[in-house]
Amino acid sequence: VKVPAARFLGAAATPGGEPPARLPEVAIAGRSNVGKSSLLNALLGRRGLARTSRTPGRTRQINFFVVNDRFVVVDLPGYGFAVGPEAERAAWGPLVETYLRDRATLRGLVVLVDVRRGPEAEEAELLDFLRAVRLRAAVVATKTDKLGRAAATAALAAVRRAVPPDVPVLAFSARTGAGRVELWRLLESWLAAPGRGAGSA
Ligand SMILES: Nc1nc2c(ncn2[C@@H]2O[C@H](COP(=O)(O)OP(=O)(O)OP(=O)(O)O)[C@@H](O)[C@H]2O)c(=O)[nH]1
Ligand SMILES: [Mg+2]
Repeated sequence: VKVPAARFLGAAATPGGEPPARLPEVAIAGRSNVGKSSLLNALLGRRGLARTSRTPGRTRQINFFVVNDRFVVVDLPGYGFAVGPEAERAAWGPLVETYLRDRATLRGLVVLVDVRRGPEAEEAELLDFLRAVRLRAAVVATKTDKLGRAAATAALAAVRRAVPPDVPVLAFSARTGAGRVELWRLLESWLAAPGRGAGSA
């Protein structure tokens, strides 16, 4: 996929603060510091578009980016961070759950996990929630560059076994760009598919 034009569309810090839902949308979720913003930058080929940091829990709002005036990609705030004001931590659930449940144009959610860590209780809960709200999901195992080839293959197989069989699992590295083509292919298929509630079940 060629990405000639990606730009920041807007942000939501509270439910209802999202920019108007016009174009088909895909979103990226995952625990704090897993590499959501880095994945977005790697996908869009724009180093500084989504903010990244070494300090966990830095992206505290939902950030929307429009690509080629054709679709929207969304950087969600991370969960599982142990630092920061209590009020901000408490706000995560309502903000993200409301978005995932109600966003009419949302076609699917990428759940990012560290390949070395795999899915844990939060990811299992999130996948259950996505099923309940009828949203497509994929698990993307990132930071594969941190492992050697054999270890990465084994770790990816472990992630595959830990995820429900109907949920796609892909490998990714923001550092090397590995997995970028496969992820784009998946996202394009989501963007071309009907939204929730469209047509018959
Ligand atoms: N080696 C390696 N490092 C990565 C990769 N992806 C992200 N990182 C590093 O991991 C750290 C966190 O990355 P972010 O993209 O800011 O993570 P995030 O999920 O957006 O974090 P929050 O917004 O705080 O939830 C940064 O230091 C990145 O450079 C990767 O694929 N490989
Ligand atoms: Mg981030």
